[in-house]
Amino acid sequence: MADLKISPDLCASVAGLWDSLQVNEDDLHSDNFQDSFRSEVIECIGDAWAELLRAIGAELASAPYTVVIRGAEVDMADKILSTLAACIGRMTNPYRGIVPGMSLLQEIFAKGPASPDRVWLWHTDSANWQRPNDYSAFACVRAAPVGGATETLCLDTVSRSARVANVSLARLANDSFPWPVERVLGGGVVYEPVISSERLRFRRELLLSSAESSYWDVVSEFSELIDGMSPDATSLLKPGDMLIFDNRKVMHRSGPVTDPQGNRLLLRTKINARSVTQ
Ligand SMILES: O=C(O)CCC(=O)C(=O)O
Ligand SMILES: [Fe+2]
Repeated sequence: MADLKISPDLCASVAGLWDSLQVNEDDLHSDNFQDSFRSEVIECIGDAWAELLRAIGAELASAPYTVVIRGAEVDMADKILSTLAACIGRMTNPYRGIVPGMSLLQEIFAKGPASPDRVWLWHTDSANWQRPNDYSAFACVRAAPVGGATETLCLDTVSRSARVANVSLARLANDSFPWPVERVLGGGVVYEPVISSERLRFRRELLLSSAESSYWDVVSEFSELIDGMSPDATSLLKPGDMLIFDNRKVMHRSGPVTDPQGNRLLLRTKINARSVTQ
């Protein structure tokens, strides 16, 4: 996995186009707008942008399904991240119109061990949505003084390691697990395996809080296996750097961090893939 670079000129062109089109949050919530914005960006910005998108696509298509893009000006990071996201797929926000203040770009502050979101443990994003997002993308606004990388771990690596440790993943692929859907997103339960041909879906606290205790042993065994594993990629971002990973193929976690003042701040957007015909 090689880090990619975005040049100051390319950043300035993208941010300039964004400003001239007066792109705003409301517009971006429309898939049609995102599609026409994408066409406009590809047409107006030209080869350097197309080349960056091709390189990102290539990194995301093979293990560890993770790419870091360095070199954006931190003041432009929100525009560059949103533009990249709209070109890779479609930014998605199922909370729109339901939860005030939930926007396409979320501010992710460092979360401590007291947080119910156990983001320092391996997980996939949005396991409590009807259908989780396909990619997650981050831009760093402020780094922690020490540590604060985001780590990713591929399902392929977990499967290999499970064989070595003699742990069977069969139930994770064959059983349907009860995924509680967030109440504001409609509530109820979606039954789906942890490992399917479409995606890996894993958030231990959702399954361990389920009343259906027959799943607890397999979830605990899987958690123990992955907790003993090292990341496939450790991405330490500096301000302006961006990270994108395939949420269907990797788990991720917030790595060790020393940040007593809570300085670290990431912007995150969630993206769904376009269908292959688009
Ligand atoms: O802080 C990070 O590095 C990742 C955060 C995360 O995974 C989350 O908020 O879901
Ligand atoms: Fe996450």
